[in-house]
Amino acid sequence: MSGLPEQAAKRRSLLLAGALLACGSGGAVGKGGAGPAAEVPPGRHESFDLQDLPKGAVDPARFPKAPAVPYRPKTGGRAWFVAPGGTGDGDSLASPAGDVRKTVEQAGDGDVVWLKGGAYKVGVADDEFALRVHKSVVVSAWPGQRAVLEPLDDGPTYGIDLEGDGAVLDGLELKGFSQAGIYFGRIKKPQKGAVIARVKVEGGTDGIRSQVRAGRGKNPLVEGLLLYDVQVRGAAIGFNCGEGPCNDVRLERVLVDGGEEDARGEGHSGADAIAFEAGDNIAIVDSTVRAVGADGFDLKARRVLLHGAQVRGVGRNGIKLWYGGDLVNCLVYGTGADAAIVFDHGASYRITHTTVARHGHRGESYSLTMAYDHPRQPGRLEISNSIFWDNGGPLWVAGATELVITNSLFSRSKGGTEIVWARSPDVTIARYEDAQKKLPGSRGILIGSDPRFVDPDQGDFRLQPTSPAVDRGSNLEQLPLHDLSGKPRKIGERPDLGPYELAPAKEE
Ligand SMILES: [Ca+2]
Repeated sequence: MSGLPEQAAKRRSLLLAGALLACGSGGAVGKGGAGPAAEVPPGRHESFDLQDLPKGAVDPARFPKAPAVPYRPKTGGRAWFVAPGGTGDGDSLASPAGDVRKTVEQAGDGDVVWLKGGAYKVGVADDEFALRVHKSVVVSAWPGQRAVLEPLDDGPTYGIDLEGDGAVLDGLELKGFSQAGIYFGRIKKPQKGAVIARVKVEGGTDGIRSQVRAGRGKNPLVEGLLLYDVQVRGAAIGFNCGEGPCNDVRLERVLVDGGEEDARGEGHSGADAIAFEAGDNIAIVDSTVRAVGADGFDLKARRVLLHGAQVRGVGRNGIKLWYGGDLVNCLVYGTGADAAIVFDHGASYRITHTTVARHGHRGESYSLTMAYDHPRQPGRLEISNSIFWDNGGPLWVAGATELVITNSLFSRSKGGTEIVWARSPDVTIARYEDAQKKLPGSRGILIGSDPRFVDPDQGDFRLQPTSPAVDRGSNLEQLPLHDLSGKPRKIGERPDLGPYELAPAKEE
């Protein structure tokens, strides 16, 4: 194992040598026309490391695949080079252009536009968008560098209009755009296969959102979109498919940080962190929202998977699903409003290896509601290997819902009742004996035990070795491959409850 860093260094130096070689030969035949296409800037080309998703709610085959790195122009395409202050024609590494907008406009389908690290003022006076990416092009910072795009003085208030099929944005930072960072999707014909990777958006009203359709339309704006390692900070809206529908969207390692010091305070009218107004086949993986004034995840979409989603302090609901979906390895704490988790319509929902804690400290409210506004709609709610702890009230489940709970822990709900299943009469679970007697088909339920988190006051919901939740989970048919921190999902005899698996001290 100790040889790994050396090997990596060796690989890197070989890569560097190869890239320099390519640079040299590209320059030599540049006049011939075909040369520059082979040029790739030297440095570390970061690959995409997408999680394997558990089978179930979504169809992974329909999400865009991670593009191959290093980026190379497609057949017939070419590479362009831009650097801050560049005065060249952009044909080669040695002769970079200086104008990002002009270069992207010149680029054709299949081209790669490389931006050397540094800050760029982008835009023209008569366009609200700094940059329009309407073709199938890659716009990428040089490997290992960051390209910061800021609005040209008195120019655009929107950053990038991303409409190209298969277009890729990588390694960009958008700062100072007062309206929005990135608009994606296409109104006339769905945008397919766009990728936003390693991008940061700071400030503005909207971070990353879909095009706004005038009036209602039914055709999707998006069929295939991948966000990977993306951060939106200090914007009122994080990621929003406002009108939709947006189909086949995968968000992985996305962070939305609203920067609200106390997101649970009164008076926030803030918008949702990650929201879909309509869509189908949505996976949100290893993604976190925190310190926003409104909802964490609000997904009016069908076929939804939240895998490793974290909500750390939001003003309203933590996770709101409207038409079914799965929560796996999720952590939700410090939420406000009527419930931490809202499952709106009667449909099929599953919660696995999830912890919901410290919801609603300003008063009584539910830790979860299932079909509260549609109590007659039939549905199914399965909760397994999960923890509900120290919330402002019980789970409330509509009577028409089929409720199955396995190997989960409920404790410290305000008022003492942990679960209300609104049959006639109500089934209320407040003690261990209630769970045994009143929930036929359910098993392994712990009531009232202290889950012994490491440091919940500091947001650390890992388990202490003495926790009753350790090795208490059920060996489900489809366990996730990893826990929330990337460890194996099952260590020891059985998986643990909640999103984190405890590793023996010697393996830490
Ligand atoms: Ca275990």
